Amino acid sequence: MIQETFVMIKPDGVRRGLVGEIITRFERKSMKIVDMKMLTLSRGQAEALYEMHKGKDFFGELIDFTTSGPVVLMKIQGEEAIRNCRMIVGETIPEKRLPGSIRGDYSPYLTENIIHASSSEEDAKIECRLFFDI
Ligand code: 3AN
Repeated sequence: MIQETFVMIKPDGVRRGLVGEIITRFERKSMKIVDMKMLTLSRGQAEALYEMHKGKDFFGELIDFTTSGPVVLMKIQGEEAIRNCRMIVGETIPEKRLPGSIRGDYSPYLTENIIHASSSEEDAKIECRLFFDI
């Protein structure tokens, strides 16, 4: 099934000059970028994206980091795009990250982890709507 998902290259990915490398990995897997933009998120935008973590002890650190510089926002379309993009991104927990995934290759950290991709069909719809089609 063809799906659309939301992917964000975080400020550390942009700062480290990994934008081209990251985009290539999605394109190689036949995941098509159908919309894209670069901007620095406001605290309100970052808080909306991470709404589910509001109130947790790492929330402030997560918002500070996410708003610390420009990010690249992408709408990506492809066969089972939600699952495939999550696999390309790699695991949330550093110890579980496999080499070959973006996080597995580029980040040993929990917060500064280079990239975000929607984790469910519902989240993909909400997150695409948050940043595109407005
Ligand atoms: P993912 O980014 O893999 O979808 P989420 O949505 O559960 O994972 O978490 C969003 C971000 O919040 C993570 N990428 C990480 O930066 C941060 N985070 C998640 N869980 C923790 C935690 N227990 N401690 C600190 N930061 C966390």
